[in-house]
Amino acid sequence: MIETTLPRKTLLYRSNAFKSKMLAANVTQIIIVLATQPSFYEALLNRCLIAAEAANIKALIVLNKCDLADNDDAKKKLELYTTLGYQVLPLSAKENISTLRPYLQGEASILVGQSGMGKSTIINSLLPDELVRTQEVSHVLDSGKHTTTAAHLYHLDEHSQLIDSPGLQEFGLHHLSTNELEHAYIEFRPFLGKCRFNNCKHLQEPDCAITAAMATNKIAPERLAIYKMLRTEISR
Ligand SMILES: Nc1nc2c(ncn2[C@@H]2O[C@H](COP(=O)(O)OP(=O)(O)OP(=O)(O)O)[C@@H](O)[C@H]2O)c(=O)[nH]1
Ligand SMILES: [Mg+2]
Ligand SMILES: [Zn+2]
Repeated sequence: MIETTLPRKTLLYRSNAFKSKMLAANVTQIIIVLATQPSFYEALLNRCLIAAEAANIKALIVLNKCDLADNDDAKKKLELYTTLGYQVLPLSAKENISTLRPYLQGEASILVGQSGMGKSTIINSLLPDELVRTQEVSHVLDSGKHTTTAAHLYHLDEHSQLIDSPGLQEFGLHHLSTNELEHAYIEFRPFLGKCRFNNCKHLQEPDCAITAAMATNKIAPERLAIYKMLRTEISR
């Protein structure tokens, strides 16, 4: 019997037009796990970052499987996020997990990302006794096989917890207001409120401070493109 529920400090969730899905409550950190193979979707990375900002949870980007050759493209794509101020950690969960450990200390973290990026492998490397199921990715489909089917919390030590979660295919952000969306773009913040129109949507209005910032390379075109897509999506 549930007698009381304590207030949540944070709540990470995703939603589409029909339903919302809670991912985790009271986490202090979201670890977005990407890999050199299968290829990762940059739009999904951005959606995770925006969800983290909107929920006031810090984000860490991990590029896993750096032991594989051909990781230059992935590393290059992630330079933008380093410039924005996000921590990007190259990793090989199979070969050496020690560089991740300091980031987990004292945090309640959740591993999120597409299937096959190596989230469960990270758990196994940190906690060898757990034997979490992992599975080869499909090279034909360039994707993982959705091996993990439910979220599971692991205790790393007295003060540190880590949640493994099922691979994400989509990350809807319907629950965000347009104001929350704008502010979730950390690089937009200095320019917000400086457009000609108070209710500027930063889509194609004249004298838009965000568009102007892109023209002077202060906002990356790929980030603004995803913003426009999300803005249209949440206003529907
Ligand atoms: N070469 C290499 N392979 C890795 C590494 N980490 C994970 N893998 C492999 O990637 C495949 C997928 O790993 P999983 O841990 O099952 O991936 P997941 O993110 O948990 O996938 P879902 O549970 O489906 O969301 C497995 O075959 C792992 O052995 C790594 O650092 N290097
Ligand atoms: Mg898994
Ligand atoms: Zn504007």
